[in-house]
Amino acid sequence: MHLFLNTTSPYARIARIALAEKEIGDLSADIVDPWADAPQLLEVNTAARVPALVTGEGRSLTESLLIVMWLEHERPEPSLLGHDVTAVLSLAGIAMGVIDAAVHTLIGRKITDADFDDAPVGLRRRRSIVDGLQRLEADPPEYTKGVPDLSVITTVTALDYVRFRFGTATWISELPRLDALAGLVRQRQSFEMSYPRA
Ligand SMILES: N[C@@H](CCC(=O)N[C@@H](CS)C(=O)NCC(=O)O)C(=O)O
Repeated sequence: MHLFLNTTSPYARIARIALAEKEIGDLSADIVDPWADAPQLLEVNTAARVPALVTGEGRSLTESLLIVMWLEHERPEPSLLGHDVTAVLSLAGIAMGVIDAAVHTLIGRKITDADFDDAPVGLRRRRSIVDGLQRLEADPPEYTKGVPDLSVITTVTALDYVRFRFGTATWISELPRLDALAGLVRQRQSFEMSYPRA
């Protein structure tokens, strides 16, 4: 299998963590800049986005959560859906909302020279980040040890990405329970090797 990724994308990170936690060994990877329209990325993803996974049969899979879905089908154990699948997917949906809003803010800055962050749409995206993180802080995914489920993977990915992109922005409130959750999984190889790096 072959994965196209970059080292900052939270979507690529979700796929990387899922592949690592499923212990998919036969995997090569290319780091690409999706904004540079690399022909090999366009070949496997017409949307020119990472992640894109080429299976052993040569099929390309795109969209982080579709890749996770496919992995669950191909390699059901260990499951990333946890014991309470509904709760896991509900929390993962909130985390994906944070990730989408954060990425969209970065894209908004590319689209306009004007101050995207303080424009009405930018403020909507910021509200999604703030409210989503607060909702997760109030009811964080459960984790003690072992393979993390999708709610943990997406929540920690969202938290790390927001801190990576927005640093100590004053609008990010204290998130002690999410920080504690991130501390529990950060030593896992899957999380450590995929931590966002510029
Ligand atoms: N919904 C997609 C989003 C993927 C995505 O937007 N990836 C970004 C990197 S964070 C990208 O490649 N952007 C390039 C572009 O939008 O042209 C997923 O879940 O995989």
